[in-house]
Amino acid sequence: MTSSKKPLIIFPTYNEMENIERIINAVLGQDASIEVLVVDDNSPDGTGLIVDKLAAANKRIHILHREKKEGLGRAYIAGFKWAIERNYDFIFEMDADFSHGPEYIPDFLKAIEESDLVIGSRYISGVNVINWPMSRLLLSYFANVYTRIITGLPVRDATGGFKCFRRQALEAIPLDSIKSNGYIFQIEVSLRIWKKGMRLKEIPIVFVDRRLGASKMSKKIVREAIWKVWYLRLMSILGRLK
Ligand SMILES: Nc1nc2c(ncn2[C@@H]2O[C@H](COP(=O)(O)OP(=O)(O)O)[C@@H](O)[C@H]2O)c(=O)[nH]1
Ligand SMILES: [Mg+2]
Repeated sequence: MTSSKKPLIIFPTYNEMENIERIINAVLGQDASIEVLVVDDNSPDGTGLIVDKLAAANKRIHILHREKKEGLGRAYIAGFKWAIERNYDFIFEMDADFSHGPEYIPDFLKAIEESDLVIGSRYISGVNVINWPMSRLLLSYFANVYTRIITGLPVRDATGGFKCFRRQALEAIPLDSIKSNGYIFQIEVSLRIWKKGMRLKEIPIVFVDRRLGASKMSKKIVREAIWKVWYLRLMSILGRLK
């Protein structure tokens, strides 16, 4: 990519000591224009300290320290605001655990030229998930069918977290009123952008379960998603998502 557009990859982190340095380097290697922001919730394993050192040595690496673990949604909202203030053009959500392959970033950068939100999708053609237990795969797959039916959001993978936003798409939605976390956070942000009449595009990715570190997925995140899709539907009917 040779344009002067500024892409920023945001990694929310909580205890990603084994992954963080390698994933940052892999991402920066995709294109010379790319910068990285790590939003760390004071990880007890010292992820934030590792990134402090990397950031001191490389201007393309940034860190936002937050006091305590408040969930993925809160971390992303803080990261989005940071990115908007600094005028990044293309703002990515990406997991730090290698579930989202850095090699897809060029595909996102190409697709975002003609969209406002590009979503990396595990379910465009069949199921592209590696190493998840069947129970988790079924949960994810049917959660997506359920979400599509209830909210109308026209995407196959509404709960995935590998995304690229045009800055204007994030500027168009009220970030401060998004209180959700986890899966429902992913659904709510995409739904709000779609309701604005903006252009959504899904591109295929293969999702690989983490090999190092532990998942922070919890039953609470699943329960929140199940009842809150109805809440989003209600808000949508009342015209409150615009
Ligand atoms: N800052 C922050 N990052 C989080 C939090 N929960 C999860 N993450 C990060 O979000 C990404 C996805 O979380 P992960 O546990 O892998 O979820 P899973 O892939 O659904 O099992 C990883 O980079 C985590 O470190 C949180 O509360 N705060
Ligand atoms: Mg993960």
